[in-house]
Amino acid sequence: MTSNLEAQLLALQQEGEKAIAAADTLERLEELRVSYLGKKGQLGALLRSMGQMSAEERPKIGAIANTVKESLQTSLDQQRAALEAAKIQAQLEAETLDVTMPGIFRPQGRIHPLNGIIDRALDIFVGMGYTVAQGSEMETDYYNFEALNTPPDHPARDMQDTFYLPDGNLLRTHTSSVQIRYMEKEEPPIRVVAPGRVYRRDNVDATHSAVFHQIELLAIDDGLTFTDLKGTIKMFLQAMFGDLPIRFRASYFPFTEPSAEVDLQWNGRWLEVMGCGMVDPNVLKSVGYDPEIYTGFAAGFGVERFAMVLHQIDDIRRLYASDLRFLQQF
Ligand code: 2U9
Repeated sequence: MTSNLEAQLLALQQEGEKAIAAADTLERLEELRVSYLGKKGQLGALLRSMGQMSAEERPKIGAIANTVKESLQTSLDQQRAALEAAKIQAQLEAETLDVTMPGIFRPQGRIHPLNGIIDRALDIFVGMGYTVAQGSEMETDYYNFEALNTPPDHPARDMQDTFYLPDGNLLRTHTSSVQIRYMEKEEPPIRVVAPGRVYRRDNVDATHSAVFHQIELLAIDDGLTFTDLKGTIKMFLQAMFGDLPIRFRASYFPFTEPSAEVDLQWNGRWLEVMGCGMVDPNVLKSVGYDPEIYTGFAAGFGVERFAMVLHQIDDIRRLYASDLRFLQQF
């Protein structure tokens, strides 16, 4: 009886340790613990049969049962520690960041040369206290021509011929219409700069485009003179191109009187870069300002022209072709 139970206990220990060593998950290990050492487990079942044992046998079997229990418990603890360590190791390996792996190439976007010029020019004017204003590319005849002292029979309309819509509206030939609308809403003093896309009926070649970009500035105040205009333009061109010689040449625009063209000495040659003048009294009258109180100056330039000079671009059409080989140079 005794030796039989003893043998059974030792067999249980052997079998249990083998099963525990083979357990490959923590869940399986817990199943084994319950099966061997749990309340209704195999060790308990064997010990319950100790009830029929004699008083001498009891302590001996009891001692063996304790060793079996401790031994199984130790095996369970060791296997649990091993499985937990393996689990953490697997997790670490799965989450490892291999910093020697090659990176992912993401193409870098950049500012278009035209927008680069617009950004720089607006920064300079904002620095001088100007407000940026924008408006619609589709305009009425009134805001594009009439309010700018250019009635229907005016010869300047030939040079600024544009695209007409079936309803009689047109695509603006300059951003001056933005400034007319701005003056209608605001009162002097006015300092406004209007960048935007404009249209001309033109034959496209290396230096002409039917669609291009302009920046125009306008200042209205009491007491503004041609000196203020010259100073403003000198400051602007200096900030844009550096400290180069400039000259003013008399010219004509319907909306300014007197008018001038501004040349810049660039690589030893005089280059025409801007138009400007004192705002014609008729333009002030058309927005309800009294020309006896207020005077003003205005100027305009083509953004493409500036980009071509500053970046040495030989053909205006390159600026619209969306050719990355060209654009990536900026
Ligand atoms: C108002 C009154 C007057 C804006 C001006 C120019 C002279 C000028 C051209 C330069 C090259 C256009 O881009 S370009 O083709 N512009 O020469 N623009 S004065 O005069 C104004 C503007 C608004 C109310």
